[in-house]
Amino acid sequence: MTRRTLLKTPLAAAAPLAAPVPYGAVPSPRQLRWHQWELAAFLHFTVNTFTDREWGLGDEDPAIFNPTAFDADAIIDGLHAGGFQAVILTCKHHDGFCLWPTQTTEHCVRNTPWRGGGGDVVREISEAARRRGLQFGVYVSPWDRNNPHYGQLEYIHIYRQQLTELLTGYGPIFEIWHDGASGVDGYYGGAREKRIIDKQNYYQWPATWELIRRLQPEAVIFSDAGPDIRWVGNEKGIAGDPCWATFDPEGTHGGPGMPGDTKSDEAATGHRHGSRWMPAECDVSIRPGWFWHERENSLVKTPDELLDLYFKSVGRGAHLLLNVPPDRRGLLHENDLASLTAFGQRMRGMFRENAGAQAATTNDGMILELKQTTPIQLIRLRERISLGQRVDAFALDHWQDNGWQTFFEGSSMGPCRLVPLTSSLATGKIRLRITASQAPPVIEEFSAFAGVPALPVSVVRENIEWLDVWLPDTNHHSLPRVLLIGDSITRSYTKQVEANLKGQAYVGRLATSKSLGDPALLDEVALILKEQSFDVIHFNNGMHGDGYTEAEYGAAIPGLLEIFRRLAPSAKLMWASTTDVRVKNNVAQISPKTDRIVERNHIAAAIMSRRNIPIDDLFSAIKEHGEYHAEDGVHFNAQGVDVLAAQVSRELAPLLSTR
Ligand code: FUL
Repeated sequence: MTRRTLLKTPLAAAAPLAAPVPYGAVPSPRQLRWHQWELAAFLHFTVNTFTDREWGLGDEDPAIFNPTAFDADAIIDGLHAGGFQAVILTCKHHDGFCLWPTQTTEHCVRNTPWRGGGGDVVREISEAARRRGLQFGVYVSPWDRNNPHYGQLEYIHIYRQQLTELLTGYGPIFEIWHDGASGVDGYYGGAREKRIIDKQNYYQWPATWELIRRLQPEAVIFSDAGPDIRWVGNEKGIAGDPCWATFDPEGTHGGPGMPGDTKSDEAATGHRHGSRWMPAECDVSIRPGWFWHERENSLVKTPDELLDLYFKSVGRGAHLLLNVPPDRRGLLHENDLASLTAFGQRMRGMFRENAGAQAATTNDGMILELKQTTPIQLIRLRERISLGQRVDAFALDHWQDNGWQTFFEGSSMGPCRLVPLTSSLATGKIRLRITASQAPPVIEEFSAFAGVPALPVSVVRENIEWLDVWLPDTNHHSLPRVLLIGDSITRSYTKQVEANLKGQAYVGRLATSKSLGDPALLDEVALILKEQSFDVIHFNNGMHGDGYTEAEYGAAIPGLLEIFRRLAPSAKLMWASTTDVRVKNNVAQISPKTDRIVERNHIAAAIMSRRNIPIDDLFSAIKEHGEYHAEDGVHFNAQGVDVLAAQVSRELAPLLSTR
């Protein structure tokens, strides 16, 4: 589709006189239905729950599947408390074990001791979901490591038969989920060999999708390539910003996209002028793995993390599919339940108080008068998507000192755009301006919520953005590995620390402009810790982020510590206090900003002492020494850098034990 010239248009009234002409690709009726259920839960449950595996081999004895207290109503109640509107069950994962008494294989729930072989997990979950008003969907893995016929045409008939049983025996299904995984090796009825299939052609997807359409015309089909809903391209639960609902899936080597074969790196944002309406769904697990593992009971995502994911998926126009795996009892673990419940409460609190009184459309945009000068926390915008995704860019202003002040600018809006505010905004009215669109915009919703000040870590962006990772490639593999995390000050002393600890430690660095209040900092830290292991982590970054209060700074610290705990569980941590700030070009004088730093150091020290994390007190090492500062008052001259490096090295030395 050719890109049309962007129109600079005033906002059209929500119900213009002449019926607007749809723009570009528009949702089908089944997609429009699906758009109502923004929050879905995934249930990963099968033999893996009992073998502690993520991918079963296909040779598991069905007898190991024996949940001791399976209770579908309790599971669904937990999801309902979390605010979930739909649930998708792994009816068959890659190991081929079927959670219903299928006629297609003996590798199923019929041959287990559970309920004397008379049980049916699909039936119990689907009925419990319906009782609670949740939509029910099925995950049916195309890859089957148990089936002897996998790789041959016969298996395609078996797979379609399995779908037929599920789509005809369990009431209305809202979504059919085809994952894209296709490994090679498996049990395959005892053959225990590698079977490589051609992802483009083997499964004959178009005919399977036709069958699904016939059996459940209202169900949407999900895969890397749609045809109704697209995978967002990552398993982190995060959509792109922007995230367009339109997409043209293409295979990795050209040709049409197929499950397991698309250019998935384009899926997070979608294609602005894609020819098909194919919104994104963001799947992610509440735990590191998809299946329940005892060792991950302490690694359940916190309500804050869930809320953050909600903003990064639903808030960007996608759906969130959060996996909460039942345990060996056949129940959701207490930690998962606690997190889900708190998340649900936060969500309900957030949307409880709609602060808007009335909206009016003017030539300068849509103005929302608030009930009173209410502090607002969150804004929700929706386009009328039945007319296509028309808005390219928008801005939000608030009324202050007799004028409009812009407080947010965004791009895609589509089915939903949430704008959580860093700190609550007290104002009498706000204004939405559509700054660019393909066709006269049709806004379905412009609302503001007073909510509870319950946002996760506020997004505190610096007006500078940089990241400087230094991981020297040395052959000192036996030395303890130290990671220095911080900002430009850490950057300035890293090499000196490395020189001081030569022969004693490997020293790497992650220096960033991000503040603790910016979730992107957590992403950067997580990225490095997933790739590399460290024995000692030294953190020094308390200066960045003027845009949030000291209390919010404190509230952000546990999120970071949680990442360390999760991704570097055996690393020793050291927290550095932040050095003072001097007046620019007059470094003898302490800048008032230092008061905030002192307060932050104080808050951090209290948290660290509760957790027995030692503090490297850089603040005290510097505070009497204006002469160490560079002229900008923030950074350090060569002498100051030496002093800092010496102090950091001295504090780290006792933590270095050989690996
Ligand atoms: C992937 C699978 O390989 C994982 O085990 C999990 O089911 C995830 C949701 O989809 O393709």
